[in-house]
Amino acid sequence: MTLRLATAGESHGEAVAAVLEGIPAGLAVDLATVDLLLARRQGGHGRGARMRIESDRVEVPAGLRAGRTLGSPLLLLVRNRDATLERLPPVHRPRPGHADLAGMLKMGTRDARDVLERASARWTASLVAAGAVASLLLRECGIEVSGFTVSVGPVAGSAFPEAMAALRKARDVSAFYCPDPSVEAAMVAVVDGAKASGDTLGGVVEVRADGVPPGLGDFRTREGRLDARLAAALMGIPAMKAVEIGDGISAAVRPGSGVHDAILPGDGLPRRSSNRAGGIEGGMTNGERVVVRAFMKPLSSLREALPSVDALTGEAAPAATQRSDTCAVPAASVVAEAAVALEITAALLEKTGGDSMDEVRRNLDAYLEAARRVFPGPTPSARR
Ligand code: EPS
Repeated sequence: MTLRLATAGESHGEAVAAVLEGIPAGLAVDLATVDLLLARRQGGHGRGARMRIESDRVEVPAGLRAGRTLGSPLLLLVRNRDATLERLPPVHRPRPGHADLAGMLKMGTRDARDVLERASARWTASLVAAGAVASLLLRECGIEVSGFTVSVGPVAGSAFPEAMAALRKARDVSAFYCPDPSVEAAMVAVVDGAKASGDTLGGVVEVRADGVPPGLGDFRTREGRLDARLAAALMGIPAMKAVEIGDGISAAVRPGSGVHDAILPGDGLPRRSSNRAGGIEGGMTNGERVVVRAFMKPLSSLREALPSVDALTGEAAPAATQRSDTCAVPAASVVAEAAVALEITAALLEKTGGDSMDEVRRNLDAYLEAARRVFPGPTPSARR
């Protein structure tokens, strides 16, 4: 079965929800683990007043029995506490950078409320719930996915631990989910400064995945390329404006000899000298760590409103001001982790097939066993 995700929900409606199809039967889903990720998505320095109202918890009215997946579609529901949609006023002055203006024209309405409620990033709670299920599946297959903050506005971390466990440990004690403690104070200063002046800040998030088997994705079709799918998944998160795989951006200005990762004899599978490709070559995983980055623009609800036009009068007027966050980059790192986990899960299940987790693991083991035999092991003399 193909992994498919549909989401629904308005920012101030009753709930946001996801229907996740294609998760095999027999996966243990601990709801407390899902809730932990939902809480992390709500957190991070720079969040606004809405997150003090909400306390996201997942409900799973369909697809589970005794804490395990049935292999049928999962319904993941997160209720909104601020469910005020029917009482909220219309919005006539579109915010530059938000979906307001293009959405008003597209939908033929002078009330941007009809657009912004769905365009709001609130629905990413349901994406994170679905991603949490995907991460549980990946963990059972030895794959670990971690998202974190690289930079906020002009302040960038760089000294990130190499090992996944150490990276997570450093990330989880950071107010920005940035595993480089040396930049935390500077990040606090820029975000608090932006808040004081009614402004907002964007930044960069990174997602790493370890233990990903080679050969996920496909070189044969455009749609099958995993890099294309990861880029689409990350660009599908509100406010994302660019995606980089491995050293993608700097690779464009270096010669091939300084970009491509040499292939060396290994014990069974060949080894690589470096991982500038970010674990993806020819649209497929190559067995190295997958590394992707997403670039987030500053949020478009500014307290010091930018110039706009009133849809009722056609006159110049400051854009509508809405309660908002100053910086949601830490939250975006949690959402990006979920998006990548879902995409890798989809590609893994395409490779393995399987209606139950037992079948997935059996097929994965058989595939890896065969892949290890593609290259003959080094001869004793080559070992020396
Ligand atoms: C958002 C505006 C804010 C954010 C919201 C995204 O909500 P509100 O308008 O209710 O203050 O808090 O993010 C979430 C609700 C969330 O759960 O992440 C926007 O305009 O996109």
